[in-house]
Amino acid sequence: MKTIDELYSLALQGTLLSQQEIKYIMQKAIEILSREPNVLYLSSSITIVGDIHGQFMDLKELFETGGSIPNTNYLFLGDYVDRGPRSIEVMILLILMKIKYPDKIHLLRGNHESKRPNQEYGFQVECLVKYNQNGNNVWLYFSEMFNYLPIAAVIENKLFCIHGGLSPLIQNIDDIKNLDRFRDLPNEGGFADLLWSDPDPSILGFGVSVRGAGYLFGENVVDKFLYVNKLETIVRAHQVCLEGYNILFDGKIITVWSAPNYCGRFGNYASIMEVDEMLNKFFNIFEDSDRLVSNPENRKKIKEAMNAEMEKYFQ
Ligand SMILES: [Mn+2]
Repeated sequence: MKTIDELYSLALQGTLLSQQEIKYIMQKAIEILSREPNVLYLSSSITIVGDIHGQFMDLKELFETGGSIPNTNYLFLGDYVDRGPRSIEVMILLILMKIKYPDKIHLLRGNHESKRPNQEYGFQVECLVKYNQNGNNVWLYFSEMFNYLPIAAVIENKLFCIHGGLSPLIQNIDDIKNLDRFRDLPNEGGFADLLWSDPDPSILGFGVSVRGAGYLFGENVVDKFLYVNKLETIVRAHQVCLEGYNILFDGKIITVWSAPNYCGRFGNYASIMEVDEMLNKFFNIFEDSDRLVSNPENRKKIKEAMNAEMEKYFQ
């Protein structure tokens, strides 16, 4: 068996590991993740990362942009897999970083770290294609690890970080601490809502989401949550942003999106949000590793295609 350091240098190059190696590192990761609480309390400075969705070369670009681990502290907001072509390589690299530097990288759970989306949006198929008859077992090793990822993080008692948004069933942070997270993501309930919901400036209270899970929520919901929990800002991911990030409700909600040219067709920039010791926020923008996004011809074409397909690729 190779050492963790050997596996890590292979993972950095995007080399696939064997079925047994994946089983081994997922067990190691579960040991570490099972000791983490549902809600992480983290210090700044820290760099916050949104959706990745299997875009391995763009994840490498992200570390070029934001600095390597362990020199930079990272908080990832989930959605590592599905949609893109190299979810396995993305997840292997992030998990080996977690095993090597557990205090330097924190990985929250996204709505795609769950069996049902993986069966629909590509991760399970990727495992079957790349590992043949062992593919389903490989997928199940990842699936088991997903059940241990923490749900949320609070930075310096000011920034609340979550993949999706808020829930009518979650009034305060203690409600999140009381959730049983060591399970596949349910279809409904507070746990699901936190990972599926989206803010909506056009409504008050909670509304129905076209995603079929979670809710839409308005500014008054955000105000109440921030007030009750003595927080300043909600930082979340989950929705593609053309410029890589989006600021709503006078900065009370920030969306960070880290998959450039999402699905190879959105033409969007990506960003990571760098938070310094004083909680100043800086959006470090980057594009896809193929440099398609900044090419004006491509950008025009991609944007046209995107408008047509926005609904389809909403999640
Ligand atoms: Mn998502």
